Amino acid sequence: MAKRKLSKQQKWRIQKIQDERTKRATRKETQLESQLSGGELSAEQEGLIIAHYGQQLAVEALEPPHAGQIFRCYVRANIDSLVTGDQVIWRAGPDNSGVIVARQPRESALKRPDKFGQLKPIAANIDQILIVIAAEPEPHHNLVDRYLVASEAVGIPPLIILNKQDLINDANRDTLQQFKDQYQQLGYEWIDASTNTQSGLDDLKRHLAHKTSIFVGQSGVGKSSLIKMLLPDEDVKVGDLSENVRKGTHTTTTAKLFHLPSGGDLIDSPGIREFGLWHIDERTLEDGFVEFRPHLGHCRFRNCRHLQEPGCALQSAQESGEILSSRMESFLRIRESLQEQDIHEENL
Ligand SMILES: Nc1nc2c(ncn2[C@@H]2O[C@H](COP(=O)(O)OP(=O)(O)OP(=O)(O)O)[C@@H](O)[C@H]2O)c(=O)[nH]1
Ligand SMILES: [Mg+2]
Ligand SMILES: [Zn+2]
Repeated sequence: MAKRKLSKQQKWRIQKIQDERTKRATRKETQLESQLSGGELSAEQEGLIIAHYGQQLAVEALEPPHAGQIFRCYVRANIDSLVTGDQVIWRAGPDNSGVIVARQPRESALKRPDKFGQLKPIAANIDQILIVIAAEPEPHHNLVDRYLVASEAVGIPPLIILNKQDLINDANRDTLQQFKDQYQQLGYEWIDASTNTQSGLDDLKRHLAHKTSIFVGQSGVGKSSLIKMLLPDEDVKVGDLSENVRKGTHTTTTAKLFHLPSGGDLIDSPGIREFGLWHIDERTLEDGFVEFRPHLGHCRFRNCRHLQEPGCALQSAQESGEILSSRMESFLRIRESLQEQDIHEENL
């Protein structure tokens, strides 16, 4: 009896919250619609999403007379999720407000599943993914490999930045050098940097010119600090020195786009702990390990799991040193996590 009573009450409460939400959304829509029809909004024009703040988006006007100015805009309900880097059609309203009426087609998008397993874009129209690692917090192969797989899967070239060179010491030097050797051997671009000593600045500028690049990686590796080093006049929030970087303080909370004066855009993104690849199938995963490619399809069994099967091409490539054990381990770990997600979905 008590149980039923409670769930009834819960249902009622949930319904009430939903009704409130719908009412609020309808009110805003009506308001926007009346502004639209009342002629209070400018004609349609092109814009660029530079940040996302809850319900509102920061849109940079791309056309005169307001080119370069930022407007806080609402989105018409019929447009699907918009992210930093999206090109939009919008109409300016009073007091730097506006309404986004359409999204332009995306050339590319970096996506990851959210905590509910739903695939969400992080940023759009990106030319380059900058995977930032640091001498501290200690880098993890698996996270770097996950980013590399994601880059390969969407076809956006990655570049690895090792920041905090000033924190390299006898305890971490060898491990970091191995890291560097491994990824350079795989053919990935690598930049050594330190925002403390300004090292790597010219190298970075050269790689970032005339491209849209997103900085990704764990919290506390110095993504925002690198942007601050490149754009000292911009208001970029950087983690407090007194805070323990090892814990990952999550200073940046939303993806934000900045312009390089010499041409090119930089997107800062919030640090993450885990990069889920649940949306990727096993074939795409195998293909995401570039050094596996020449060996794929050469196993004796078509359905080879590359574990202990006789005649496994990947196993023999590992034995001959063409495939590193750390990469093979990483691959198997990610593949296992894909299966975990399948089980999870079945249980839903
Ligand atoms: N020693 C040293 N510290 C650095 C360097 N670059 C950044 N830091 C420090 O590292 C901490 C984290 O820097 P952030 O730029 O906020 O890191 P982030 O990657 O943007 O972190 P999230 O926004 O949380 O994802 C700050 O205390 C910086 O001062 C560096 O080259 N050397
Ligand atoms: Mg940051
Ligand atoms: Zn095999």
